[in-house]
Amino acid sequence: MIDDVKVTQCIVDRYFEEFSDHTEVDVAIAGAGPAGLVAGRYLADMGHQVVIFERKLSPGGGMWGGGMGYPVVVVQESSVEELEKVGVEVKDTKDGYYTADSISSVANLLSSAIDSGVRIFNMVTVEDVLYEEERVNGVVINSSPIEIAGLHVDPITIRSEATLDATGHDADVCTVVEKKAGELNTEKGKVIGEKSMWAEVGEKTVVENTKEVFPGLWTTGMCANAVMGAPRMGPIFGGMLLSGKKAAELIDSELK
Ligand code: 48F
Repeated sequence: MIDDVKVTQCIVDRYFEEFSDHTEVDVAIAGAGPAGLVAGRYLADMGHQVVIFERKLSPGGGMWGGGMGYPVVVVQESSVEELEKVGVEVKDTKDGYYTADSISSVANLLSSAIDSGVRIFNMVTVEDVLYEEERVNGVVINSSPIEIAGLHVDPITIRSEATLDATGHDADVCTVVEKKAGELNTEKGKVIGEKSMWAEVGEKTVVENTKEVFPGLWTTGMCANAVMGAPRMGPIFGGMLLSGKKAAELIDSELK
């Protein structure tokens, strides 16, 4: 016999038990795109408690659709191992470019992050930060359906030792910090905004730009380039993976 109310109780009990375990964490990540997922996995493997809040129903960010909806992504030699180590089959075109199925890439990045202990809460939007003593000490979250409906409902707060903005082109967390908390560690003290497509430069700068941009707040992935005013790069993903790894290393050394 299946009791429908018991099914409800199972969901509610498990959800709130897990949510309750993640109200104070080592690292809170906004956005479950490739950069956030890689950063989360490395940090969890280093022994940190990591939570990712993802605005959409499906984590994975902009990687699902490859280029223009053709489900293939391109990576460079330097990042092939970041896909292979999580079980993605990578094909060598023999002229310096490597391809992977975009759906397999997202599926494996996701499952490896979860297997490492990262807890992903989907349909949750980071709308602000916890700002105390001139430092970002966590994220302020709301239900995405509430945000999308424009309902006037107050958000709730998660405390984190480190906060990582992995929201991609939006750079949502940095944007709110610049508006409400103070100057970012950029040339103009604010989010400069991404430049038009130039993969050769964008792929290099996305790793260079991965850094702590405000006390307690780091950037990774396309967000790092958007904040620093560097170019976008389209469906080549090596820089996203390497940026996620670098963010994890920077945060790990800070938390130590
Ligand atoms: O956009 P996204 O995939 O960022 P990424 O990891 O990778 C960028 C590439 O996909 C591509 C590119 C390079 O090839 O240019 O665009 O840097 O993933 C960002 C995730 O953050 C979520 C969003 O739904 C997406 O899944 N997100 C955005 N704003 C918020 C958010 C927010 N305020 N709160 C929570 N999640």
